[in-house]
Amino acid sequence: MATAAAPEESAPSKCFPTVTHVILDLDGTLINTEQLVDEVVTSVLDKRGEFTAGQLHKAIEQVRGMRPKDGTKAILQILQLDTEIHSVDDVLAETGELLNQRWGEVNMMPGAKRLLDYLHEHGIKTALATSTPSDFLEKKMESHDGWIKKINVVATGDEVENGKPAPDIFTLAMERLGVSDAKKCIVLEDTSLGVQAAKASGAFAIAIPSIQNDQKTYETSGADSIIKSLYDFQPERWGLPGFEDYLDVQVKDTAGETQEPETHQILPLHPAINLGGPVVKGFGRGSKTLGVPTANLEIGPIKLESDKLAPGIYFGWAGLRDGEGVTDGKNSNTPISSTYPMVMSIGWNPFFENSQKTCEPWLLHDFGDNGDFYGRELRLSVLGYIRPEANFVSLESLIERIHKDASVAKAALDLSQFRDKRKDTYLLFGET
Ligand code: ADP
Ligand code: RBF
Ligand code: MG
Repeated sequence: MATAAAPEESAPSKCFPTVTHVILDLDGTLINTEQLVDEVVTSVLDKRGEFTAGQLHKAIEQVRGMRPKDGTKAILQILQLDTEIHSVDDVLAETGELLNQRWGEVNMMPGAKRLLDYLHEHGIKTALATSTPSDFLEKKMESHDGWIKKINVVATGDEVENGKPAPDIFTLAMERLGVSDAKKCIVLEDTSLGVQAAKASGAFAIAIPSIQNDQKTYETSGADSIIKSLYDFQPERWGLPGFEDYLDVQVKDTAGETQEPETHQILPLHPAINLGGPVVKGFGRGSKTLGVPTANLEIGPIKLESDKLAPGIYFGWAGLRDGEGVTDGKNSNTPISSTYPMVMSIGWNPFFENSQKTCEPWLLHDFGDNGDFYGRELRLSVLGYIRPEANFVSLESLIERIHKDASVAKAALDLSQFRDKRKDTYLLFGET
């Protein structure tokens, strides 16, 4: 039987060594602080000069991964602000105060909890190496239910002479882990400065880019591997035990080249993520270009929930509230809702280089003449992850892959643990 690989770690280097210890960055790798930091830093800088949103965004992105003080200093320099008037300490104090009021808004990154549980359960010695100074770290972690205590050692930005991209923080983390050979450590990092620091310390580095479509920068930083999200980390490639929560589903080859079923691995989500809202217009190319209609949801109102999902392809059930006048025939005032299997893409559609994130489910049902549901309420229960978003050499290969995703979704939804979730009251708009 042919076996399709689980979500793949992409090159640069395909030949991975054996490691024993894991070192984790915090911001942007384990917790989703980047957007909050952007918002706050932007508001503090905005009143200090005439900047475009683009200028500010670019400046903030250039300092990602640095310690707060180093980052602030660098930003003021990039923006050519007079530090006699706008001192680093003033700007830092103002951002710090605003951020300290809002750390409670920050969620964990998709897959972070799973990774930490895995490391803990397997007794894999783990360090946190963060640019955050220790007093800041305490406030940042207040609303997180103590998971940091499960990490063996912590190294903070205030404890080292030089911040990332210098190797100091990783060297300190290794010392505390009691590792003398840096080649026994794998670092997980979202910033290119962090990857540079990890490589300079002698460790191996996996990049999980926080910046969209910037593969080149991470390759230049020396990343040994670049993955799309923590869901795609494959520890067995690094000589560590594998994750045990994948489920196998059998799928017949849709291209018809072989009659043998393929095994695909899917990752159940705990908890399932519910997303809902009216169906809106997308790019108008789902049906036209791909022959795959996708009922787009507006991303703004579902931001908080959708950010709990890494960009990628997922399966689940969809509930569609029927339009006006469509009733269940028993009580003419009661609109009926139906549920359907669905496969969806959430992210930036690299093949089309979208600059906006989209959430697009394809309902695996032929609606025939009733297939226009713009404006109607759609609810999704997202149950599992299939694969990362990818780029394709041709439109045909993207289409073929989407059809394979649909087969994987149907097979997964047929598993007993997902089959019954179709009757979820959320999907039925509270009707049972
Ligand atoms: P858009 O770019 O506006 O999303 P698409 O070409 O992707 O347009 O088509 C999506 C629309 O097609 C949906 O909003 C819905 O009205 C309709 N549709 C018909 N059948 C389906 C289906 N099985 N799954 C999703 N949408 C469907
Ligand atoms: N777009 C990509 O660029 N890369 C993908 O890997 C990808 N996978 C998809 C998988 C599924 C199940 C669906 C429904 C869509 C996927 N798309 C992907 C999105 C596709 O580009 C998008 O639906 C169309 O561009 C319509 O907006
Ligand atoms: Mg669409």
